Amino acid sequence: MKVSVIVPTYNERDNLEELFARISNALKEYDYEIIVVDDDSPDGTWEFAQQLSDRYPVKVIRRTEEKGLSSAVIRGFKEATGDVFVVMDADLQHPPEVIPDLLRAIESGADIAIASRYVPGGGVKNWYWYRKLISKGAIMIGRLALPKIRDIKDPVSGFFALRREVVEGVELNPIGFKILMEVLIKGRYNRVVEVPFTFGLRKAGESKLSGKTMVKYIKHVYRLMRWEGELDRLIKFTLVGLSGVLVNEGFLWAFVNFLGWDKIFANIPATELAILNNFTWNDLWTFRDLKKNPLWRRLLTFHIAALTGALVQWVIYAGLVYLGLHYLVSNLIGIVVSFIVRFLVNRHVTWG
Ligand SMILES: Nc1nc2c(ncn2[C@@H]2O[C@H](COP(=O)(O)OP(=O)(O)OP(=O)(O)O)[C@@H](O)[C@H]2O)c(=O)[nH]1
Ligand SMILES: [Mg+2]
Repeated sequence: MKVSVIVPTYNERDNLEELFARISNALKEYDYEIIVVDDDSPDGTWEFAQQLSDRYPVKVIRRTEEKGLSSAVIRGFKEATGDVFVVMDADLQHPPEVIPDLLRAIESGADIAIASRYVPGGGVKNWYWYRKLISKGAIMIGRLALPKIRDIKDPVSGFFALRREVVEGVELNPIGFKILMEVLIKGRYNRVVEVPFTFGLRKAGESKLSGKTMVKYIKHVYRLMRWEGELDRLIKFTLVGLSGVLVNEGFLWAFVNFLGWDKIFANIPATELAILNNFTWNDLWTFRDLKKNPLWRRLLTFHIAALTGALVQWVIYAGLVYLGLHYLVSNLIGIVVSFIVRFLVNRHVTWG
């Protein structure tokens, strides 16, 4: 088994010597190559990597036309000659000593092995609580929006190994932000394993993390949702919801006008009929490919979702009104949040 270690770099000159030494020590027992994909770093990372290639099996790619982390990794995939690819940062936040753990996972049958910060035994060093919160929050959004990766604890890790077949011939989006997420959604694989590791401190050089990171991440999640068809589901779910409003209003009107029912009471059967309408359309249309649970369970959890949504809407409404927000604005916010809650419960539980 030959291993290709792909390292995207930008101004990482001062980290290279230690990085290569530790990789070569960790991979003593393997046939391996290191592929450095550098975006013409002003500090001459590419040049120094080239110099070190007389001591280590390094191949340097100096890109002058293209830029960006994901596209650098994709370029690395194209240049790699190994059977297994390892992707890692140059700044030693990804300890090379973990690579053999990843390779063992692959040897035991995993197609993708992720060095994970968020499985037992893993972690991060010296992060402020808010950086942890943002990181975990971002991951939660990704896992909720993309059910395919919902069981993966660290789908945005920059440190992972995979069999060549996982990405060979797969078209990956180079403007994608988190390459692992791109691979997990589009790659060809059966088994993913997470191996714990501690995300260390940057050894030298500067972080390329910027304020736009979160916006880019959300955009990437959105694009992957579209690719997965999850966005279509969201649109269908919305249309079904709107049809439910018509059903609800129509029956309420009919019950009061034709049957002479009490206005307060008539709202209950009208609402139930709307719920049944929504359930039917969602079952036949929005989630028609996901009918794994028996009908009675789908019906039950759909009702629980509706009830939870109503409760959430009311709590938000009451809370915001209490805080002094206009009652119509408060209600609108409540409706939007309730909608998201109902979509997620139904996507992950009713048709999960
Ligand atoms: N080729 C290439 N490499 C990049 C680019 N941006 C970042 N990198 C490399 O990708 C790796 C991760 O970037 P970092 O800046 O360390 O990002 P981070 O680890 O999330 O942030 P810190 O915790 O602050 O280090 C490093 O090896 C960088 O040199 C880029 O645009 N092109
Ligand atoms: Mg880093």
